[in-house]
Amino acid sequence: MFGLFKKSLGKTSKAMQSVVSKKRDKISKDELEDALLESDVEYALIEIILRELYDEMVTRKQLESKLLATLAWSDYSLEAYEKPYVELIIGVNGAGKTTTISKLASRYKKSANTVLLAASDTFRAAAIEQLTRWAERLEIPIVSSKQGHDPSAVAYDAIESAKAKGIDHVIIDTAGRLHTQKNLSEELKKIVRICTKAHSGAPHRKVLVLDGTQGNSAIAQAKAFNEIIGIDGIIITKLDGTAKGGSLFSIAHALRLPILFVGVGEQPDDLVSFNKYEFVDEFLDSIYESEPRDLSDLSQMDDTQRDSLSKLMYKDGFEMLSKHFVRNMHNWSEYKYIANETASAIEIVDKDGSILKTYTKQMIDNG
Ligand SMILES: Nc1nc2c(ncn2[C@@H]2O[C@H](COP(=O)(O)OP(=O)(O)O)[C@@H](O)[C@H]2O)c(=O)[nH]1
Ligand SMILES: [Mg+2]
Repeated sequence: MFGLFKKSLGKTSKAMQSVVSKKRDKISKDELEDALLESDVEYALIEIILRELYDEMVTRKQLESKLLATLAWSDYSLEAYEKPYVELIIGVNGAGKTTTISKLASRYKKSANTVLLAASDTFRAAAIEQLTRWAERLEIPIVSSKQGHDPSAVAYDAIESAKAKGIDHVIIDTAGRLHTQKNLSEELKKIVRICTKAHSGAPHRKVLVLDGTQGNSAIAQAKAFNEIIGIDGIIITKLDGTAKGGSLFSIAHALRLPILFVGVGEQPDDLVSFNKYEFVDEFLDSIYESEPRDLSDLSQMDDTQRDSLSKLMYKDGFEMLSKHFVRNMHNWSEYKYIANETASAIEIVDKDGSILKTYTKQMIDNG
């Protein structure tokens, strides 16, 4: 459950470690430049980051704040909507759209929501079959048509059907390539129009799926899609197989869009909800020593202690997200939790360092 990005950053960490021989608490700008390049952060962004760091030797905290700033658009909040919540999934062929749709569907289903899929990639018969197999495997309904039929009509029927059945989520697959680029852009625009016609506010979220193994070279492609229909968020797939994890910073920065999820494998569960703090933390773990306060005994808790802490937090309205972060369940704000100076308690702190809650070791051990 914790170390969510370990699986996706493994290769990236190795690449960075190949230029920063030993984990330290301060790293020179030259070495940082190499490490960031190795992880596929775009050079223009590396220049910006380094220019803003005034000391020759850079601490973890200093780099952390710069990296977090590149993900400033990563806070995504759901606006009020009427059921069904309609998501349009777009991206080039092979990016991982269909696989990601099945992962999203599986996630919604697990949280007791109903889902319906729309096979609007009608350009290839294989695409319809692939989505149909996923629908069968996950036991969720699908609306599809024959190859070559109007993808907008499929989207329309899917939304109508979901409305009639009171289904919570509709996820629409789309083609990544048509005979011409112009066809593709016209088709996507038409799907958006028809969705809105079928259900006011739809599509609620237009999600761009990018192949993470492409790293930075996906930026131009992403900008093109954004110009066509306007993207609300990004999902980066295949991070499990690439050393280009640092490209997430440049992609988010270049597009000024939130990264919603990260794909870390081919199975329905291989989708990680993106948390910028956790991601930056694990990214920095590759080359920096961990922060001493986080190494204290209480944050090295065993499973029983962590379970107990998680329950105590839950009672106070905080949902434990990861080994460093909680979310206020009422207003969705995220806060860090750390061991206090003497490692005798865990504190939930806000951005200004004010302590919101304290859990002593005794409270945690007593459960
Ligand atoms: N390792 C890995 N493979 C993935 C991931 N997401 C998708 N794939 C694979 O990428 C290939 C293309 O995926 P697909 O969903 O068909 O892409 P689409 O053309 O955009 O619909 C398939 O072989 C998927 O199994 C991921 O997160 N990790
Ligand atoms: Mg597909």
